[in-house]
Amino acid sequence: MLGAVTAPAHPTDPLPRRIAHLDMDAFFASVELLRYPQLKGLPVVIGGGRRRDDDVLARLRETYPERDWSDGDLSRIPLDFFPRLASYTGRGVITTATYAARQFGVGSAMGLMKAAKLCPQAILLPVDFDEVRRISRLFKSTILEIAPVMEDRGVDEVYIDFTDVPGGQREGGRVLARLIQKSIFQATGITCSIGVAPNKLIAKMASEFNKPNGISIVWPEDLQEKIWPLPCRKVNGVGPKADQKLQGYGIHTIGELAAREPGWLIEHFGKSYGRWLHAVSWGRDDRPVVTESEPVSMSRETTFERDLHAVRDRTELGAVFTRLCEQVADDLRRKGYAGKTIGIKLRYDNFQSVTRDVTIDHFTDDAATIRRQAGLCLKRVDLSRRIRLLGVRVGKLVKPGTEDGPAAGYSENTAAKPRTAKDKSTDEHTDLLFPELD
Ligand code: TTP
Ligand code: MG
Ligand code: MG
Repeated sequence: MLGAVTAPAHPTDPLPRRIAHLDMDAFFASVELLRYPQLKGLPVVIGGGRRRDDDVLARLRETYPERDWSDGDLSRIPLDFFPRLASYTGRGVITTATYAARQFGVGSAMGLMKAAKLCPQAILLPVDFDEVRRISRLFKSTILEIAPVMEDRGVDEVYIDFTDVPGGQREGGRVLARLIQKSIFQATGITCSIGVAPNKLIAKMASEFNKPNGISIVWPEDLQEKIWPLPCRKVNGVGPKADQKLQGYGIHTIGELAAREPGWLIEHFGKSYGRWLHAVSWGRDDRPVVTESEPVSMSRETTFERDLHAVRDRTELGAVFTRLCEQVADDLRRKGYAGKTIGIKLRYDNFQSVTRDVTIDHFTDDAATIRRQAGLCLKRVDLSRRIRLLGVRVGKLVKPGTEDGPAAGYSENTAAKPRTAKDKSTDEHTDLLFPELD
């Protein structure tokens, strides 16, 4: 007999929501360990540029000319052949590090030179994006064979709705989580960590509780004990700036946030963000797990290191603005979309946000057109105040040349998307619970 099963009180009652967040452990580094199993358990950091094909083999042949090296021999490479952090010079940063390396205090975003002081013996490897993408697809398809309602949240993480999956309620989701973990390991050779909770917000935090190779189950009644002691930064959507401002008011933990009146939060953080802060501190989040669907829009946004002013920081702001437009255009082209609504989003230094958009008479994926139209939108907002975040969005998307998109000349009625369609944003920090700002 397995643990508490939360059977519905009445056969027709819906089952309690159980949402899982799954995140691969030390992902880019784990991918390298598949290629070089001899590095298992050793401190390995990823960073310092892209892999060049044949580079390793060429160096091997040069160093050990007496042996006949081929692709299949990578697991035979002696440890002393691998580059060490100690010999690194440059300005690169760590992309990720194995858990063995993290014990020395090194981790994502740390400068490689600084990391070299903490753990000079760590092995330094570049990232292999092709292999990362292959494994990413593989672990996601493994999940889909078991649980069909999965939301892709990037290269190494997903949300999964356990609620109605057979066995998804057993031990609060632990049984299904274990099965998924095991299946992913069998398919890829890499471990992952899973948090199962009443919603996405809590599940995302819970997947970190027992990393690596861990499972963590959170119930609604665990809010006070497991969530409230955490720093506000653990909430996906509270960035460094918001955190700093919260700290300024003496709010360090999610519990301290929950203790504030919603009115006070709205007064200090604006209506949208203030309300959202209150909701998340009480563990509330109704966002559904959205399965793959046609995006209704694509956007890019960035939060500035320091708040910028439209006139005084004109050059810097202009450059960022252009880059965002180019990135959105790239995203559109890469995914094969074009759109006709172009918009901007601004967040001021007081956290208030505004958006403006314009619909043009043709579909575009052209950076210059997007930049021009977005520039006109920018003229329609108050630019006397300092800006902390700037975003560019292209909406009303069609996929030219596909069955559900018009072949040529584009027609607007094909832009209608299913109700489950979501906005695709490539910026992690837009994974926010608060609705699109208007
Ligand atoms: P994460 O899931 O944040 O980190 P991780 O998988 O390496 O480690 P953890 O066990 O804590 O989950 O990110 C997934 C991959 O994304 C990571 O392996 C490398 C890449 N990445 C970047 O390219 N830049 C970054 O700033 C971070 C944080 C990750
Ligand atoms: Mg990860
Ligand atoms: Mg991740």
